[in-house]
Amino acid sequence: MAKIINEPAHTFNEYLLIPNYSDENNIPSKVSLVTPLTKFKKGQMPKISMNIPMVSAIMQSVSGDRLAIALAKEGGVTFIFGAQPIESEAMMVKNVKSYKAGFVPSDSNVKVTATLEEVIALKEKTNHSTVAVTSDGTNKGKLLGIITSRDYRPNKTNLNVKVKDIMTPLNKLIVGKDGISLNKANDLIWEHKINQLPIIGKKGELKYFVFRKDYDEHKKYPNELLDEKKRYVVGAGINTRDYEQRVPALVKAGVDVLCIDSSEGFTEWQKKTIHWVKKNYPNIPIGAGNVVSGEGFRFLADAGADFVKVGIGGGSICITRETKGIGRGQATAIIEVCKARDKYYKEKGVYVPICSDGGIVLDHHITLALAMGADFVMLGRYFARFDESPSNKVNINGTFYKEYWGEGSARARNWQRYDLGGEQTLKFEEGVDSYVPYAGALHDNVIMSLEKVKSTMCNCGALTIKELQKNATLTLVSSTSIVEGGAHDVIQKDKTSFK
Ligand code: MZP
Repeated sequence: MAKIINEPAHTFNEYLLIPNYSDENNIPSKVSLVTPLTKFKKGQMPKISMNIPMVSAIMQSVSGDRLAIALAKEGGVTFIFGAQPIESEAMMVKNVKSYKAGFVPSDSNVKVTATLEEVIALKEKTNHSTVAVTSDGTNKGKLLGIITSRDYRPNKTNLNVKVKDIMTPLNKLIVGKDGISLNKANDLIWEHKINQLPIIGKKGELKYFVFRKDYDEHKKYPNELLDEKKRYVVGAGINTRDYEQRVPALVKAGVDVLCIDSSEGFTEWQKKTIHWVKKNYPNIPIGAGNVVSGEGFRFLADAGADFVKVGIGGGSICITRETKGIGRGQATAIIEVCKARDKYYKEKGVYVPICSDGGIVLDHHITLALAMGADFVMLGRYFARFDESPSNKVNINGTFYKEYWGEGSARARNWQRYDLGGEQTLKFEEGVDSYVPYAGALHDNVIMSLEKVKSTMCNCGALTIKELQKNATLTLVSSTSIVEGGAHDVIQKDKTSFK
């Protein structure tokens, strides 16, 4: 007879934290959110730690290079989506690793033959005020000039006029040579009272811009996550089919950490993939998953996984539970897997970090996941809402949304994530295509979410994630007390709520 677990599997909304005693030291400014990303032996340090317990989901609509840079600035790690050609994934990794704070590759470029109308349309699309004019209209072409709003009068200059007739040409520009330090570049900007300094290479090709407005930017990011060469840390998703080709390209591009992207990780394919990476690239950590049971965890830990991802069917865009009838309430899954992780640590002296993946809706779900034993959380819907995610921003009836689609949707066509051998195709959908409310810049949102996490940790008497995991008291709540937890029995004036 099948094994039947009669206890229901619970999710985050069914739990609350009961405050512990807080002494005068328990203030949010003293909380550290540093957390291990990769496994370590008792008494040793992990190869990679993060400064905040957040990583971004391995999804086409979430984790591109722009989000990776923005999240590394905050102290977390992005896993670049793997459902794309090897070359383009490697290029994204390379873009993150070669990103130099303060040196910005130009996103708005035209040829001299473009019209003012085209320039204005481009500026509206990219929101940038400086457009580079290059020999081939790309950000790597020879720099011929720039166009800013100082070069034309809106509503006065003829829209059909050509760029070459209104741009500020190269011979009238102050430029920096590639290799210039950020300090020197800023000196030139101040000396010449300019707003932007193009940086050009030996053959006159455009490399970057340095902008006056970015002068103080680095002070905004005290938690940025850097490797030993002061480059941003970045991860990448891989699958269990083409890893022999994909992993070498990602490693060459400079990837710091890999993660197998799969809806179900308790499989022979994951074990083979981990073994291959460990044999060929012993210095590159690799995470695996997803599992929802202690047995699944132990299988992946024994196979050599550097962290294990937990969660099946809880993602906001996921319909796996409806389609296939597999999964487990996310809170119960985390609690059960963390028990197995702690047992493993006691037995083997190896601590394997746990990532809670999917189903985080409210900010306090992050704190709950950590209190239940997770070391960090993976978020899809959360990051998809920001400027830096790769998906389209659309206006529907006056409100802005961003597109967000599951990797198991027909739109994503990521059959490798659901691969069970056999035909290389997605036979049925396990995810949906959707919109999420647009929420602005990643920085502002992450800061606010983590303020809430720190505040709750202080209520629980914890200044570190380890202390929270050790000392937190969690209680299951009844369905009526969930109603009591929101505003109730009043007529709210403004339904806009801050979550
Ligand atoms: P969420 O943060 O949007 O709730 O969930 C994101 C997670 O959902 C991803 O990290 C991944 O594990 C999972 N996911 C991605 N696509 C699908 C799908 O199409 C999915 N079913 O379940």
